[in-house]
Amino acid sequence: MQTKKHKTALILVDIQNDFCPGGSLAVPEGDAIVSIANALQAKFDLVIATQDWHPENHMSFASTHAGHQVGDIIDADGIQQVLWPSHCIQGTQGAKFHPQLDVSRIHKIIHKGTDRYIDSYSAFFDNAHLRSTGLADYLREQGVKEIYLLGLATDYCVKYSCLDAIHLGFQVNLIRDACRGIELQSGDIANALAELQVAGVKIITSKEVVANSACHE
Ligand code: VGL
Ligand code: ZN
Repeated sequence: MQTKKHKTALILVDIQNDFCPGGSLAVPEGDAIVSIANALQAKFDLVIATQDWHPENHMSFASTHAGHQVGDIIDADGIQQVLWPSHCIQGTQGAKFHPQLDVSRIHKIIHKGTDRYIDSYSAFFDNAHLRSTGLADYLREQGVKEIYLLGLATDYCVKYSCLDAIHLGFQVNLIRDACRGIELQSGDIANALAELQVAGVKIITSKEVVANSACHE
C-alpha cells in the first residue's frame, strides 16, 4: 500500500454571488468554475472556502468615499486601494456562495475583509499584513503542506492568497482553468499568472489534478 507523503488542501476562493454574473462585482464567467470546483473537492484531504465578508461602508467601496468613483485608486495608510462597487456585505444574498457550489465537503470557512478600515484580498492576511485570518495555523494543525487554489478573482484574491501561501512556506498550486479574473486593465490576469509562477507557484489545470489523483488511488 502506498502511503501519502502529506495532506493536501483545496482552497475555494470567494465563489460568491456578487462575483458571478448578475452580482455587483461580477467577474466575467465567474460561474463557469463552479462545476470544476465541485468535481475536484473529493480529490483532497481537506476543503476550505473563503468568503469576502465586508461590513456596510467598507473602505474598499467607492460609495464610502465622497467624490470617488468605482475604479479610482486611493492611498490608504500607504497602501494603494482600488475602489469597488459595494459587494459581499455580511449576511446578504450577494455574499452567499454560488447556489450550485457543493458546500457539503467544506471543512472550514474563512471570512476576510471583515474590518471596516482595511481590505483583505488574501485568505491569510489583511492587505497590511497586520492580522492573520487563522488559515495558516489551521492548515499546519491539520498537517497540510501543499495547497491547491481555485476561484475568484485570479488577479486579486487568488493572486494575493497564493503569494502569502508561498511566503508562509506552503507548496502552492493554482488551478488555472478553475479561476477567472476581473481584468481591470487588460493583461492583469496574464501578469498575475506570470508573477505567481516566478514566485514559485505551480500553475496547473484541473485535468492534471484528476490525472494525478488517479495515480494515487
Ligand atoms: C475581490 C475585489 C474586491 C476578490 C474581493 O475576491 O478577488 N476582488 N474584493
Ligand atoms: Zn472585497
